[in-house]
Amino acid sequence: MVKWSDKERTAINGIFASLDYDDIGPKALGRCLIVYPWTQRYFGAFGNISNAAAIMGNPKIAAHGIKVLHGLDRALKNMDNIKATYAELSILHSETLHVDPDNFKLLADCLTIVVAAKLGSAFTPDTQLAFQKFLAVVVAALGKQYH
Ligand code: HNI
Repeated sequence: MVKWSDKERTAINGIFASLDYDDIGPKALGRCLIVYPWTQRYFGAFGNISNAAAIMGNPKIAAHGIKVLHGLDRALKNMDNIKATYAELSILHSETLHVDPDNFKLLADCLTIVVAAKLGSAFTPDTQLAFQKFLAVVVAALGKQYH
């Protein structure tokens, strides 16, 4: 099981408490679709995603980005049991959505970049360490039910 120091818990909770989900969620998902265009294949039913401006202005992508961030709340509230917390969501992404699990890491990286840009100098190396550790555990848990 993953161990969290008090410092890491404080840093991770502090980041999420400071985030405006309605701003960060759309930016993170939009960036992922732009930087890694093959991730667009899962969002064919979301309307116009034909270029960067269309992606960033697409209300369905925005809504989904917010939904994904709220999905991270589940891990935040269950930090000592992230694997079990995401068992169902992992099965959904694997068996129903057929999302390649490599993409979880790509979205996590885009989220890190968007958060870093938002927090500026407050995104210290220690903060990054805690945040990326958290996302790595989430990514591993989401990939757990793939076989
Ligand atoms: Ni993901 C649906 C959370 C990564 C493609 N995803 C969800 C839902 C949550 C969620 C929550 C809603 C489930 C439900 O309706 O019960 N997704 C997360 C999280 C991550 C993630 C926490 C990683 C941090 N999802 C990804 C990635 C892709 C992805 C990387 C594709 C590149 N997800 C989807 C798609 C859906 C989805 C597609 C269904 C959308 C819809 O509404 O049809």
